[in-house]
Amino acid sequence: MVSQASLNPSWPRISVVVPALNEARNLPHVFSRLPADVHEVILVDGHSVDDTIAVARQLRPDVRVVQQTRRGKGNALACGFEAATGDVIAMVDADGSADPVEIPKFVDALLSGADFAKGTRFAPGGGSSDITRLRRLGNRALGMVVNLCHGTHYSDLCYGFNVFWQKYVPVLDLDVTSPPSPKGDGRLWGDGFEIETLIHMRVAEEGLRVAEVPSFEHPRIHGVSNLDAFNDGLRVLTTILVERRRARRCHRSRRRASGAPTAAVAARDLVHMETALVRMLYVLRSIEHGRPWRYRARSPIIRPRTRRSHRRAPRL
Ligand SMILES: Nc1nc2c(ncn2[C@@H]2O[C@H](COP(=O)(O)OP(=O)(O)OP(=O)(O)O)[C@@H](O)[C@H]2O)c(=O)[nH]1
Ligand SMILES: [Mg+2]
Repeated sequence: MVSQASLNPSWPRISVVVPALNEARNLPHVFSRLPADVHEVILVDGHSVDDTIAVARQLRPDVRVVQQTRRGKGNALACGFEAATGDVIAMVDADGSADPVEIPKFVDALLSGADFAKGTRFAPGGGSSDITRLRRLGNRALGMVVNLCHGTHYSDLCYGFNVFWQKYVPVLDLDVTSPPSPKGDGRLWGDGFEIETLIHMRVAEEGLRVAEVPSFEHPRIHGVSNLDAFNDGLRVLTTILVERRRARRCHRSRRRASGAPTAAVAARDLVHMETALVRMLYVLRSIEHGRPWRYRARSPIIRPRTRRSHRRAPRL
């Protein structure tokens, strides 16, 4: 395989961060697809109970194994970013769904001036043979909300294949040191599958230049997904609201620091966001009840649930 670095002297050192939870059977495929000249491969283990670490070390004796500090994919990625020493970081799932052969395409986007190369399955040249109808719908609805709030044009909010300059890790402001939450399953906000949304919102908030790169998502090869479309979708929704508040706080403190008067939040922004949320909740509620999910373009009416539905939940 011809190394990109030998063809292009400005080719950056690439740290590949691979979050892995019981992925021993998928690692041989994923590692075999890595470009020849990556600077380092960081496997962030989620306390796997299979041979994930042993297989990784056998396949690549130079692999760096990092143990995550809490639970969840988001925390794993944060720990991997913290450990990375390359010029750029590539986020690559360990289940075979992201193809590391695509990494140079993302790096080209960075070398052409982007700060953050964001994978998208929904641009010409991209695609997915994995995503379900519900996930596609939820992803689109959540993406619309983020685009409305931030003036972004993201075509794929919840896709995990992204590559960015390592110098922007501080911009993401991810917490790797706090202890697990005493409540629930120990995950803090950002520790779960909402991580991609959180990253994209913070990147937009900081005004980084984002280039969308078409990418193809394959089905996981072995094992089962750790994602729960409904619960993780709700976590994403909550993250959008929490991040929105965080962005407003940052704006206010920046204005205060620059001496400008602190204006009230633009009412139009709020109205937009609330309308989008109401529409999305209506769609999700209709899906949960197995009804057609058409909604009215204006004034969607949402009545409180009066009795529990006894229908079987659809397969998500
Ligand atoms: N270290 C670590 N990795 C995780 C954790 N949860 C998921 N992962 C990894 O994150 C990647 C994506 O997780 P998946 O379970 O495939 O979820 P997904 O790709 O969003 O969903 P599917 O499209 O259904 O595969 C995989 O490489 C997982 O092994 C975790 O808690 N810790
Ligand atoms: Mg997957």
